[in-house]
Amino acid sequence: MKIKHVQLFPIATPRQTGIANQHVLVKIEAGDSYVGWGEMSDLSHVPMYQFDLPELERMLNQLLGGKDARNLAKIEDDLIRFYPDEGHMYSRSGLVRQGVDLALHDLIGRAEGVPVYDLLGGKLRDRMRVCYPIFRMRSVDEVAPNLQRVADKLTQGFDLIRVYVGANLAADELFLGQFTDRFKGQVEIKSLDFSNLLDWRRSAMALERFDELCDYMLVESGAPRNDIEGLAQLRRRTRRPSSEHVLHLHHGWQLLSAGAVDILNVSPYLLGGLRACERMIALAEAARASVLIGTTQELNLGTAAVAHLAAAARVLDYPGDSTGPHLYTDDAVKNPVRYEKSHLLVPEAPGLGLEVDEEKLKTMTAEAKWTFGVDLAGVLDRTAATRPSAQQG
Ligand code: GAE
Ligand code: MG
Ligand code: MG
Repeated sequence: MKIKHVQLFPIATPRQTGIANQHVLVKIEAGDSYVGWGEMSDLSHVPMYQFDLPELERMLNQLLGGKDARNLAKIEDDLIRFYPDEGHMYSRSGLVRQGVDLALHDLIGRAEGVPVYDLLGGKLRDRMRVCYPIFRMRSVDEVAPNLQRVADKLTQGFDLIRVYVGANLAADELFLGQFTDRFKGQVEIKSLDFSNLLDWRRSAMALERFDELCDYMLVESGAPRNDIEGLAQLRRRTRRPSSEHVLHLHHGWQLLSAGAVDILNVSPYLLGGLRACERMIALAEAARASVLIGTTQELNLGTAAVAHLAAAARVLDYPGDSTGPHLYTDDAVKNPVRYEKSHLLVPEAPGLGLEVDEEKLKTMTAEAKWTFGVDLAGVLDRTAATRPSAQQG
């Protein structure tokens, strides 16, 4: 089953929350007629540089052409050498490896007529509870629309949210207090995500206030990026467990051996695919730590891969974050992943379990516009330039 052709298809998809994100779908053809589809998810993060897609496509064809598509170990090893870990949350190397890894798992699953979770050894669960994101508020005027968003999502079955905090504590406190008054008993908060904005002491002081206003399961990214000691300090002072996005295998070991987290936030977009995530989950198991599957808010293909990873994960004791298909207003698949009551269902069809609409994909690729702009707060928080705090300067 030798790889014959790798094609990259950039698409831009608006979110219901008003920003647009660019992704790259990956098509790999092998043998006589085998095809697999993957995804490099959400390129619209800092640092503000983008792939030279024709060059990347040429490179991947040189690197993968003629290789046995079934030899995931060898292909992953090559990709790790050509696209090594970059040590930050929006590693483009991780995305390249994610796109190829997902496409090869899809291709092999389709060739064998089995869902990807079968290639991971079988499933321990057929769904994973997930939470809907309430993006960061930088003005108290952003509280009411977000409370309405919680109510709207509750009508669609989402009874779990996560809240990005730390930029405007007055807005955070107003939201969390009113959330409790209005939704206690109907909707839970999975995490308060500081996105590495504050030093650990200011995070701890904010949490003292938040603890009076609401209940929540865990705290994420409560210290500056790479401040492992700061995370450990915060962890020693908070009642609830803490999580952090794991950048690579050694980073996972560093976090655990420093006692910096209770939970590893594991994601195929960041670690570079399903195999790397499985190694990270094994590390967590070895340390008797917990795991949650995080997100960059993938499209349907990337979200389906998360569902298969969740199905096979030996350690998975917190809800995940993958709700991209409920955020994006467009995609290029014929049959999206399914959610039931805040749970992402594991697809059962061969491969990742979805069918790409190639005609639609061609149109979306032709129309893909890049919309980065210079609204840094909006890019960091994933919020629209029309938000009140952007108007208030
Ligand atoms: O920090 C997080 O857990 C968020 O999911 C973060 O990754 C988001 O910015 C996400 C998105 O695009 O919404 O990448
Ligand atoms: Mg996070
Ligand atoms: Mg993202």
